[in-house]
Amino acid sequence: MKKALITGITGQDGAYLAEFLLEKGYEVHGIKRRSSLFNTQRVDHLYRDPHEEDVRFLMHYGDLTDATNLTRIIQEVQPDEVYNLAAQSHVKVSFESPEYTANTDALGTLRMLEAIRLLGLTDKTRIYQASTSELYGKVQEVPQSETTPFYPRSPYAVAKLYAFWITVNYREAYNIFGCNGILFNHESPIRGETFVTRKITRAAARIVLGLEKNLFLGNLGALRDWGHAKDFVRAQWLILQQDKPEDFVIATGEQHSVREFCDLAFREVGIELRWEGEGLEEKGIIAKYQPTPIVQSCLQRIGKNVSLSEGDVLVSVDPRYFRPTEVESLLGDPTKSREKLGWTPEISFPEMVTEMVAFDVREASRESICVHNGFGLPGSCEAFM
Ligand code: NDP
Ligand code: GDR
Repeated sequence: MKKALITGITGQDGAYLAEFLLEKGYEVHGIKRRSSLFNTQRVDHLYRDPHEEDVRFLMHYGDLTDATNLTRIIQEVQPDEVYNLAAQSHVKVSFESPEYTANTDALGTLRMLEAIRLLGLTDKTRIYQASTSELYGKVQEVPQSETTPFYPRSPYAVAKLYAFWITVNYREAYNIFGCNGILFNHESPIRGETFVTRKITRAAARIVLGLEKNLFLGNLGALRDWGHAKDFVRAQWLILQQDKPEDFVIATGEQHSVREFCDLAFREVGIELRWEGEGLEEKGIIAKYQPTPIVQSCLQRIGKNVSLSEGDVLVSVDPRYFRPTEVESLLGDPTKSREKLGWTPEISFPEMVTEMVAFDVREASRESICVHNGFGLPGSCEAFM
C-alpha cells in the first residue's frame, strides 16, 4: 500500500486530494496545524476512529515553520509521495503578512525538501510542490505555459517563486523526484470564503435568503482561468506518477472576469444583473428577479418573504479589496498536461458555478432557519478580506 503525506490537508485541495488518494487505495497522512478550535471540517467525513482496524487516514500536528517537527513526521511516515499544499495562500493577506508568508510558503518548502534529503529518502519519496499561476503576475505572454517567464506581483507570489526554484534545484542537485504543478485558480463549494468566487456565490445565496444586503468587491475586471479543485487534484497525482520529474501548467484554457462570475452566480438564484457606472462607481443592479425553484423552496421552508426589486443595488466596489499590485489577467496553456499527463478538466465553468451556488443556498437556508427561530449566528470578521 502506497503512503502519501499531505501538508495543508485541512485546506480545499488537501481535502479533495485526501479523498482521491483514499479511493486509490493509499494510506493518507495529513499535517494539520494546532488551532484553538476544530478546523478539520473539510476532512471530517474521512475521519475514522484510530482504534478501529485498517484505518488509512491519519493526522499529525505540524507546521511548515517548524523544521524538526516536519523531519520527525516524515521519518515516522516514510511516505512514497509528499504533496506540499500548505501555504498562507491568500494574495491580499500576503501584503499584510509578507514575512510570515515567506516563512511558510518559501522556507516551508525548503524544510520539506531538506527533510527528505537529510533522511536519505531521495530515492524513495517523490514530492509535489503547489506552485501557482501567480508566478506569471504581470504577464509576459498569452496564454501562459511552462516556458513563459515569471514576474511575481505579491509577497505571496515572490515566496512561491522561491519554492518553485528550490524544488527545481533539489531535483537537479540531489536527484529528488520533485515536481511543480503550476496551477491556475481552482474553486469548489469548499473554497475558502474570502477568495472571490466563494465570496460571490455565498453572497448571492445570502442576499436572496435575506441574510445580507450587499456584496462589496474590488477589481471587477480581473480575468482568471478558473477550474474545479476536484479536477485539479487529479492532475497533482498524475504529475507524481510520471517516469521522470517535470513541471506542468494545469489550467482550463478558458478565461472569465470577476464581473462575469457575478453574473452567472446571481443568475443561479434568479437575479439578472445589469452593470452601471465605472471604476469606484460601478454597480451591479437588479435588472430582473424571479426566484429559482430551489430558492423558492428554501424561502417556503424558512417561512419568510425577502423583498428584492428591480433597481436594487446588490454589488458595489470597495477599494479596501484592491491590491497594491494587481494581477489583471491570467490564462493558462494546458497543452503539455493534456499531451503528457492525459489530463483534461471534466467539470465546466458553468457547472462549477451551479454547484457552488447550490451549496451556498443550502448553507444559507440552514443559517436562515436558525436566525429566524431566535438562534442568531454571529457575523464573521473574515468577511472583511
Ligand atoms: P487553502 O488556503 O484552502 O489551504 C491551505 C492549507 O495550508 C490549510 O490546510 C492551512 O491550514 C495550511 N497552512 C497554512 N499555513 C500553514 C503552516 N504554517 N503550516 C502548516 N499548514 C499551514 O489553499 P488551497 O487548498 O486552495 O491551495 C493549496 C495550495 O495550492 C496552496 O499552497 C496554494 O498556495 C496553492 N495554490 C492554490 C490555487 C487555488 O486556486 N486554490 C492555485 C495555485 C496554487 P489551516 O486550515 O489551519 O489554515
Ligand atoms: P487570487 O484569488 O488572488 O487569484 O489567488 P482571489 O479569488 O483572491 O482573487 C481573484 C481576483 O479577484 C479580484 N477580486 C477580489 N478578490 C478577493 N479575494 N476579494 C474581493 O472582494 C475581490 N474583488 C475582486 C482579485 O483582485 C483578483 O484579481 C488564488 C489563491 O488561491 C492563490 O493561492 C493561488 O495561487 C491563485 O489563486 C492561483
